[in-house]
Amino acid sequence: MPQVDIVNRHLVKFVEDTAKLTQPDTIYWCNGLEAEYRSLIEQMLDDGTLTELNQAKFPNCYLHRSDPNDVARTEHLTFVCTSSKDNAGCTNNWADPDETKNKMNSLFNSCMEGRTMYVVPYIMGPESSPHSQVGVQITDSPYVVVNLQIMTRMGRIALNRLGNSDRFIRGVHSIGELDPGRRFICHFPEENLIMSYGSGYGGNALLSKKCHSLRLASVMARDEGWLAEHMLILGLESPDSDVTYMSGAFPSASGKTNLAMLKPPKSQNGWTVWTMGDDIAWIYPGQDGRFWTINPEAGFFAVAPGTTWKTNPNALETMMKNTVFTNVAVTGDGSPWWDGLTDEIPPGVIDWQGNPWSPGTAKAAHPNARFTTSIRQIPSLSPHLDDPKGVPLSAILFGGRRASLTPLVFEAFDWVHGVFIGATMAAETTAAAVGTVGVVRRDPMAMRPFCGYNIADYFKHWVKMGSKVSKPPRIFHVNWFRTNSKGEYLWPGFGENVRVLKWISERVNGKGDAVKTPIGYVPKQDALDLKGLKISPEALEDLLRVDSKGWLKELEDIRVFLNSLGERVPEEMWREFSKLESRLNS
Ligand code: OXD
Ligand code: MN
Repeated sequence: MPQVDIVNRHLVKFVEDTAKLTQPDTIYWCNGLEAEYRSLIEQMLDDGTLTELNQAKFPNCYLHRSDPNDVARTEHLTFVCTSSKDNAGCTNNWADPDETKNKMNSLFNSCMEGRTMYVVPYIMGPESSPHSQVGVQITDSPYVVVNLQIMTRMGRIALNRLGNSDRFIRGVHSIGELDPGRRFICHFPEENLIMSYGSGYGGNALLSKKCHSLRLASVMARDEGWLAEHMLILGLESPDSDVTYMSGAFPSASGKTNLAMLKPPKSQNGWTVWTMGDDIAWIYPGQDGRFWTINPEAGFFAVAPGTTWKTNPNALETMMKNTVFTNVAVTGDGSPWWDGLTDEIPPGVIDWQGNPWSPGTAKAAHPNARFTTSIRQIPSLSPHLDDPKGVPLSAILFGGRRASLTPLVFEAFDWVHGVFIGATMAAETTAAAVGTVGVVRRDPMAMRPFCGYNIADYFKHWVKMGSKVSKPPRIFHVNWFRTNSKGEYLWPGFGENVRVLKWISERVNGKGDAVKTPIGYVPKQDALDLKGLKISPEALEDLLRVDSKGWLKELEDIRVFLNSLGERVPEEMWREFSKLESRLNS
């Protein structure tokens, strides 16, 4: 059956069983070669799945317009199927594994008739890292195949790594009829299996990403003593060439990609940010008493709107070639475009649904429009992307989009306090998931939609991980989005955020002045490098202010939240709660 010499009987059986169920016309085993990519692109240009963008300006760049019903993750249709409901916990939708498999099997029954079934072997992590994992996604979407080819180490390389082993994540995916009424993304952590039907959208359909590297991997990490996190990884290099590595968890579409790709402004001459990853970090205790981290991915599937030459020049440079755009608008000359990308609106804009667009109507690009590009194209690429051991972590950042209350930056007193900060962090919702935008919701470690098990057990696991190393990273919370009474942002953000990263790197290196407040260490007014920034002393005060009354109110909300997670919330979290309450009251 396979075009390549597959000897792994476990894999052959998986493919044969899936083919028997789905009845494809053809089975194609992906090799990951350039010629294969090219031929899939040609095929999709022919059948209209892709349109060519201006090849002179954007070589090898294409546009995919998705079904308007299929533009974001669908958390309400995403399930964790464990034998005990309690093991999925209250932040996941739970469903019985046997019943769900029957339901999914009936959806998948003959769904690939007339279609090609692609077998996509991939590695998450560097080719030779002991921490990497192999997965095999079966899909009937060539769009998914090319995205996986960009975003993972895909094809022959993964088969070689797998050898005869049975240890691979099995993913079965079909776009089905793209009917939201027949759309389910189901995880079976006890079998390392993912079944996803009815969506072609990245977070639902690129099973390597959220489904494998976060939901299933988080369960493995709990069982094996590591962490699978929704985090960027960056290295901040000082003028003395010291590099401090940090990871950061921010809810979807909250500036994580911008921070991972940060280009320091001219005023910060000598400082460099190296990009290791923008979305997922696998973190392990190292022999040297520190945590080390790898980025399992090899590419970006990131939000395009909001990206401009001012906010994220590295991203724009990265996506100039070899990029698949999804649901962006197109200018009259065939360039990808989104609202705010250029000061002037270019002529002849066609919106994300393919209709002529004029300003003042709806947005031209979908707010969750995306670009898929290889991480190897980014000018700020860390030289350690393929390093089997990854990089050592000195700091972990938690961040939320909060208009008020949360200061620009503060540091936890210790590991467990940091876990409490991460566990109770909140942010305003964005367009990355279907639902209301702009509502504050608690999103622990930005993992609420991605933790594959009971979130209270996840907190326990985090607490335990701190004792696995003698030098755990220091934990910080950042908020670039605090506003004044007129609703204007107090902090310039984007490239200027390097000033906050500098303070963080000073703190982890035993420097950086701070004041002790009830919520943690906050920079002293003159501890942040503000040279060349137009920021008034009042704005700075507002940015760093800790409003005890406001925090006491916040605590009430945190109490309700922790209570809602049930009995399994570890006592350490309640202890931190009480300590914070008494610090605020004293
Ligand atoms: C993503 C998300 O696509 O978090 O990374 O939704
Ligand atoms: Mn994400």
